[in-house]
Amino acid sequence: MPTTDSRTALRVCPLCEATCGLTLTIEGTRVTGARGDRDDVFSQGFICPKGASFGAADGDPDRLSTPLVRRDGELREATWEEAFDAVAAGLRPVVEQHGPNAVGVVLGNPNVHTMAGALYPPVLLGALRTRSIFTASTVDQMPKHVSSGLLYGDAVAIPVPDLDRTDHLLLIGANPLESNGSLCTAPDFPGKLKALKARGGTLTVIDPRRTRTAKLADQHVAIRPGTDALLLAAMAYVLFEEKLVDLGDLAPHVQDVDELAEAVRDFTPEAASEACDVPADTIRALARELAAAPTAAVYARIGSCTVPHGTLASWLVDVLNILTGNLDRPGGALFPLSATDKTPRPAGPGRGFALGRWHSRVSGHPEAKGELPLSSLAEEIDTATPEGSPVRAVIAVAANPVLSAPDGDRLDKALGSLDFMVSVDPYLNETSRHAHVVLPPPPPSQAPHFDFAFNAFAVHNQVRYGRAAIPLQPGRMPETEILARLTLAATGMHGADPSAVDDLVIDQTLGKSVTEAHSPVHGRDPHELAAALTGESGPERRLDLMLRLGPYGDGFGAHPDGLSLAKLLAHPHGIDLGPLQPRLPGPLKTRSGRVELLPDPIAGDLPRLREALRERPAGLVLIGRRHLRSNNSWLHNVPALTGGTNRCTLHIHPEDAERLGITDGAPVRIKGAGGEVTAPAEVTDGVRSGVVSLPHGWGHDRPGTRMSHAALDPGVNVNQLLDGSLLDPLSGNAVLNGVPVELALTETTL
Ligand SMILES: Nc1nc2c(c(=O)[nH]1)N[C@H]1C(S)=C(S)[C@@H](COP(=O)(O)OP(=O)(O)OC[C@H]3O[C@@H](n4cnc5c(=O)[nH]c(N)nc54)[C@H](O)[C@@H]3O)O[C@H]1N2
Ligand SMILES: Nc1nc2c(c(=O)[nH]1)N[C@H]1C(S)=C(S)[C@@H](COP(=O)(O)OP(=O)(O)OC[C@H]3O[C@@H](n4cnc5c(=O)[nH]c(N)nc54)[C@H](O)[C@@H]3O)O[C@H]1N2
Ligand code: SF4
Ligand SMILES: [Mo]
Repeated sequence: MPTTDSRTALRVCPLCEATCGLTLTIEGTRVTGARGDRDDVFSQGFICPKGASFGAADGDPDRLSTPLVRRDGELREATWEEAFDAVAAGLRPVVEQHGPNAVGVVLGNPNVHTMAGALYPPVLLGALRTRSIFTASTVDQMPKHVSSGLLYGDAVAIPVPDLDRTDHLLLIGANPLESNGSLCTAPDFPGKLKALKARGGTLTVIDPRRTRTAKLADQHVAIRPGTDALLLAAMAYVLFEEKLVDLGDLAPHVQDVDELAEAVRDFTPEAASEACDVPADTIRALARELAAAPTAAVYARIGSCTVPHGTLASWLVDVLNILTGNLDRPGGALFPLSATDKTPRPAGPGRGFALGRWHSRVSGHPEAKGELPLSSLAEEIDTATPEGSPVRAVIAVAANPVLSAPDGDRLDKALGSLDFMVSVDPYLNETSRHAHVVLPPPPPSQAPHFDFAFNAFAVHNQVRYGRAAIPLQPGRMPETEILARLTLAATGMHGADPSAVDDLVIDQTLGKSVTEAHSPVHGRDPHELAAALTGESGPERRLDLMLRLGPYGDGFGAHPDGLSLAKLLAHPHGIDLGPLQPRLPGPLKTRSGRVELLPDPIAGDLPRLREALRERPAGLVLIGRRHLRSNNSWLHNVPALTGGTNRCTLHIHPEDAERLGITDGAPVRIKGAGGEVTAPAEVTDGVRSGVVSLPHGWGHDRPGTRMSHAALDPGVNVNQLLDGSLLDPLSGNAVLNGVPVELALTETTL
């Protein structure tokens, strides 16, 4: 029960991509409750069990409260000054002796959930000039960035399904009833799917598991893992064969339609059927339904990205939206316009998107979007080559690759061999235990929040900002300041005032904007504009700058009713910016100025997909899954979010279990190319035969960590079954689904 001295405060939930507005109950400096904010312009009161446990996650006693510095081999509590001294002393000699590429920067998923993660890593990377950049994107959505880069010339121009208005949703390799959606920010995704059905629309789900989302669907296609690109190519084939292609208003903006028809000629439904284990008639019907629906959207996530043909599958998703005229129209898939997007420039040819501008040192993987595959981090540390230096120091921000990337054991050893490592992380976990310095951010209740990343993928344009719900507690440092100071320490400016980082960005941005003809501040004095910025901190001033220069901004007076920080602060539940609008050709930055439907790298990868028409797995293949009360590797320490069905078990179909003599609950040894793990079997027909499923983010049994609740039921690290060699070649994305495994009962080999 809230006591009399309790108060409430608003906070957008940072625990998944749905970005629900929460009303927190606060007693003293503790969050004691969380409910959905009914007045939130976007989420309108929706909340899930994770959001409801915000207080428990925020107040977890295992969160680190002071920096840790390694002395005599042991991590000990230290002051912030000592910690940054140690960072500068650890990083600078590596840069000076071995060059910037000897410093690896590893950025994990929570960076897209924090203001600090949006505002400072770009500055750090720009100043450090290392090419050793590894992020969670290459165990996640990099194929989508590459396909958008190639199609539209902009790796972050990712169309999202218009959930509120579509008549037909083809949902592939995603389970939003558990994940709450991804690259499609939609509070109450489940409710939106139910509303789609209630208004007479249809939902088709393609997933090897009969997920909660699949159960809601009108049709569920239990495809064989890793074969979505084949199925989608066959759908494109059907659209051409049956003359169902109709680009509608898109036609003037799209090139290479005939070349595409030629390129998919071998992918007949009959040819794809056996590899996908989906009847040819079903594939034809899927294509016809898509073409027949008044409006439709194809949407695909993890299950289509983290596979050998991830980029082709991601590309084909957009190809189908384009061929049916559903790209960039209401009810189809549209490009959101976020409040902090750059001011749209006039349409016309752009610089295009290049892949493989450089390659990784050891295996020669091409860069994608400036990144190297996270799967190659271990070898970049532990393998010497005649040219170039191995990675000798690592800066890890909000990353736990020991659990989230392939072959955690090898990475674990590699991280342990570094000259220096710094982790910005609230926990001492499987990865940060190797750091020489750990810099803990404050809990989210003590941090301001703005969704720089997710507003750009939201199904409705809107904007919200909240200052910290609880004042920063003594001894804490805002994560924005931690990253600003880290940037200074890493780049030879240790000790400078961290606000210098913000001032630099503001000066550079304004200096450029005033020279741009399409900018609302063209020709004005940058100093005068900088002086007009408001905000109580550097990051707030930067937010004000981005809002005012953005597509809805006040343009520093050019549009007096437009957005600014002050205006946003006056609307604590957010500002509705309206439904998604058609925007083409605006977002296109290709060299042709058009949608390039069959880019060369894609055409060059199609022969590999043709080969896949003949591939059949010899044995069982492994896929992943998510649980509503989980979030990757770091929420297993919150008691309210663990237990029940949220367990690290191996889902196996009854037929496979019977054939192998596996009974429910029996410990099963699972062997993959990278190693083996043992997990209890959970016999269920929720997964199709020939496929087994283990969730990721588990394996909390390593020494030297401080996640006491997670360690009680540690589970196993599914990524230990991978050796890191399986990648989607165009994007460098790890193959995490459809991986061959062998099973054995713990005593006998089957
Ligand atoms: N087999 C398999 N593997 C997968 C996946 C899969 O589906 N199957 N999914 C992949 C996907 S989609 C992703 S995104 C990656 C995620 O991979 P990672 O980003 O490496 O892992 P996370 O578990 O999200 O946690 C990252 C770290 O951030 C810390 N953290 C939490 N909040 C904050 C904060 O506010 N600030 C800072 N500085 N740190 C914070 C946590 O303590 C944790 O150490 O995993 C991938 N791995
Ligand atoms: N509760 C919870 N929510 C989360 C997260 C979490 O860990 N827990 N993580 C967050 C993150 S970082 C991300 S990226 C998103 C991911 O969001 P989603 O993509 O919705 O994630 P999953 O729930 O893993 O759904 C992937 C689905 O793909 C299926 N699948 C596996 N292989 C294949 C295949 O080859 N083909 C097809 N068609 N399907 C396949 C799996 O069975 C699974 O149901 O979720 C976010 N939200
Ligand atoms: S759906 Fe996501 S954003 Fe919304 S309350 Fe749950 S975890 Fe938080
Ligand atoms: Mo992710």
